Amino acid sequence: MLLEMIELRHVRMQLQSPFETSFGIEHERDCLIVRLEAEGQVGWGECAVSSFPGYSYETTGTAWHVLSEFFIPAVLGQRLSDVGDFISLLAGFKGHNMARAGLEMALWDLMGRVEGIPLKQLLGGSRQRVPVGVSVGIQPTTKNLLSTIETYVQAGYQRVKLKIKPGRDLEDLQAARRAFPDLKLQVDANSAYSLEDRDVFMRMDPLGLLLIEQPLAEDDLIDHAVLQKAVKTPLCLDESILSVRHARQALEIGACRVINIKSGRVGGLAEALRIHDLCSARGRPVWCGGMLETGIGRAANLALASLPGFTLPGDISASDRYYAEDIAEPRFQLNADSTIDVPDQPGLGVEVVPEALERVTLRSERFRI
Ligand code: NPQ
Ligand code: MG
Repeated sequence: MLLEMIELRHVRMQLQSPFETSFGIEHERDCLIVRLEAEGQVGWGECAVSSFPGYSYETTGTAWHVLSEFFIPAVLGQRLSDVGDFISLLAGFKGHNMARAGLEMALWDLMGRVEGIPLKQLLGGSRQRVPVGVSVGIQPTTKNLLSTIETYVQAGYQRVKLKIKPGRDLEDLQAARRAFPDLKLQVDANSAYSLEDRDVFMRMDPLGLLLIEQPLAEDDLIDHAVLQKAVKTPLCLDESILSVRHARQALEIGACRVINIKSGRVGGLAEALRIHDLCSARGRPVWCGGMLETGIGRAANLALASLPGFTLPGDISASDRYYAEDIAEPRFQLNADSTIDVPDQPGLGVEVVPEALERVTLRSERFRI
């Protein structure tokens, strides 16, 4: 199909509550929304970037630059028969995975709509609903943390991920475990520690965590392998894994036993599938991470998490976990069994609400042939 028009939008969504991680506090969520037009159909995508380079070097600014100067000119006016063609057209450009993945997502959506097939089916997913959990930011006090967890448990979440940072780790975790003895708990350090902190992680072993996510630097597989030997709890890598090659190398040296898959971080759903397949072949569990997505990216995450290798609950919460108002419909609701339904309509299976999108748009630009 001939890609006739590509629109970029920088949007800013108000978060229900501030989200604190080891790299900072976010009060609002900035990202880029991509709209593709071809064959009389529209496809939507979301670049999982943010306003601040704390999780990754990519921001709304870098993604806008790379998309408008390089990625969009490379694909606009081209005839693509599949996602493989898209990947080939961008193969000469290094990095900027979130920018790349947002454009690729719009193409997946478009292809699904043209063919009348849900994204889940295009990806090879099977489940109709997927197990999910909630990611809880660092709270002002331990008492706040316990009441926040309680609120989510009451809402039906059966798995809770706690963000940690040096000085806000073991005590919080021990208190959480005491208050919720049977809850599925895991932690995410967003690379805030070094190997000198190994005692902190060894002392987590008695807490029965599902996993410890990204304790050390993103470019340091070697020390993760050393740490994994020192702790019984499975380590899970997030920021470190930018490609299927990284995933293979991490598993081969024992840097982790679990991988968090985010399509944005790895440059698209196609690469996410490769990581899923690699891990399945090696008997390693994967789960779908989250980037505080709007309804667009959330729909893509649900489709991805419907694949059989996604055996741990995803960071795919209900829409109201993050946003009182979203840009796409229908909103995602949590089922009583801590699952969310995977969309079954063509493409992403959600409809963007033009007025809602307009209200959150800070800047937009259209690129034509
Ligand atoms: C993670 N997400 O797994 C990420 C990190 C993260 C749901 O814990 C703005 C943009 C704020 C991206 C906060 C979850 C963010 C962000 C956290 C990503 O590491
Ligand atoms: Mg993470």
